[in-house]
Amino acid sequence: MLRIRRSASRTIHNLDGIWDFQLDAAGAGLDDRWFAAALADARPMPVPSSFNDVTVESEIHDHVGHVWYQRDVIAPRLLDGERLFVRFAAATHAATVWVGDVEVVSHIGGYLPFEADITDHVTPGGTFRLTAAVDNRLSWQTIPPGYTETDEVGRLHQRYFHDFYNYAGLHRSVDLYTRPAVAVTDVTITTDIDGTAGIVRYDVEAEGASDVTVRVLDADGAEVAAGEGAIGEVRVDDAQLWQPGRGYLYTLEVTADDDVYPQPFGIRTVEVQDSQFLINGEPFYFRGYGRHEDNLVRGKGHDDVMMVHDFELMKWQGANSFRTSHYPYAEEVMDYADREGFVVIDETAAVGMNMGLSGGIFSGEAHTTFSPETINDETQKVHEAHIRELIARDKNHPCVVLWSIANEPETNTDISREYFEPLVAATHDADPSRPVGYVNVMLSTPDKEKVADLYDVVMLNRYYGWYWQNDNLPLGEKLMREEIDGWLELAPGKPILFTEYGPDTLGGLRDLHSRPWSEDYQIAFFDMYHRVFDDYPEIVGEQMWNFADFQTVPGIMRVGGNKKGMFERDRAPKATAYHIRNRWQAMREAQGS
Ligand code: GCB
Repeated sequence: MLRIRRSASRTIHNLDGIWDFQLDAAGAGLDDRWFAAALADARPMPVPSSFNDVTVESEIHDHVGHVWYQRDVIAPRLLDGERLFVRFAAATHAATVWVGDVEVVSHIGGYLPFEADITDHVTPGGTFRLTAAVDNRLSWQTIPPGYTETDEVGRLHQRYFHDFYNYAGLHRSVDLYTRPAVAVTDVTITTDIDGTAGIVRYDVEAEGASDVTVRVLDADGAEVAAGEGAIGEVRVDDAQLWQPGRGYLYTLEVTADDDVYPQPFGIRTVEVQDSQFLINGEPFYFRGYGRHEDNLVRGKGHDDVMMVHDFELMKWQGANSFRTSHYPYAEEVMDYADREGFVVIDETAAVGMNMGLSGGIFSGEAHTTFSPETINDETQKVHEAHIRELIARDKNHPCVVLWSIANEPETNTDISREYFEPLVAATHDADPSRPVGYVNVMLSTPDKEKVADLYDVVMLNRYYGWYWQNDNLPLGEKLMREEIDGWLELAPGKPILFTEYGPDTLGGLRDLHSRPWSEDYQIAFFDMYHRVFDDYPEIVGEQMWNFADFQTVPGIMRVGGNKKGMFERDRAPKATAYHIRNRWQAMREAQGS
């Protein structure tokens, strides 16, 4: 889905702010048609934000089921034939939207946008009631999966298999936008490099348009190439490449009859070759983190202030990349990564698909990962649709160099291969231009792994020295080296990226003996991993876990959240932040980006 953008033919009316909000504790809102009138017992709720931490009530914080958002909106006057859309950049995890009494759109999947043409349901210049019922429940057929259960004292619980807290609500902006009836509805841009020139291929969808033209504008707005027709190729001489650390952006200005749509893009190539990850033909080494959209009070609500601050911290450290662990991030984040020259591994919301990690006395009931009653064919269809929606949203971002279609799924069984094989094919089908990977869990070491050959890269989350060999880094190092040797044998020629590694660390806790949980142990832990990485040319990336501490599901595994951050949750640096900065800034000097 295209990002909304202003142009000569398009206007945007942002609807962020304080909305009316009501909990649907009895689950009666749909039957009682709450959308048909003002919410009876509404209270204020900011959009965008997770609703969970904004109020002081546990009933709201812990709610499982529907919550309702509502506000009055003035419909703009429209020029002849113009269409009016409402667009939700995300509603976690599912939503139905009404304009007045009319249902206009439903969407499942908490981290991707959806929209509806509402022209025929509003009076230009008039006021209408906009209502959204948002459902935070996860099931075996959602991505990510989960299930609900009622305990013996009648409390409803949402169970899920990932550690980050199930924040929910309207996490990103809500907008109205206008555009002509005949309009650009999709643009796909791929690029290549030929000597000093950039080759730009484009494919425009604009149903009913009699005339489609494109202009390539440089960063100063000067035209550097032009083309005609909905599908074509243009050449940009003396092209400025999009490079890590230097996010040079061009704009493809598409005109389809009366509609003008500006699509930013970068000229760059991505390839995997001989155990190396090449950007513009040059080996690239990933320095950075797995992250979360997670902040005090707002939860997963997008916030430009926190976004820019996080990028400032990442740059200060010398990072050049991150993974959108474990779901698609806000469109603002992807735009910002483009312009700041950050390299992004773009991940789906397929996290917690590994029952080998749940169960046992500490983690609750045991389940089978793939079965007709749990993750099944229907889930696979939902997963594929989610991959295709993500690619449709993010395909034109030069920052995205690799799709990660799942985090730590079960991959040590034959049935897991049956589940993933078609999904890898679907990813290549939706985007033939980028490599595809998945993030491997420590339970699927090379001797057990069943799917590695399907993918272009090896991405490893490893916790030697933390969940395994805790407080024994020398043994962890020995076993990790043995495992890496196993990967080199199993997946020759594939670059290896470490996409997670790190110990929980309580900010401020120092320990002369570098014991677990101390800042000293975190430093010793990273030193061990980095010593190993530096010995293997096939290892092309270090993305530690996590950029910052983050909120988690309550339970005995965590004290006040996951503490593996290099920064605390309020972004105060731990001692490691300075230590890693020294390493990364030196690497940046040596590698030039
Ligand atoms: C993992 C998961 C990540 C967790 C992390 C941890 O392997 O991918 O979501 O937060 O471990 O800290 O346990």
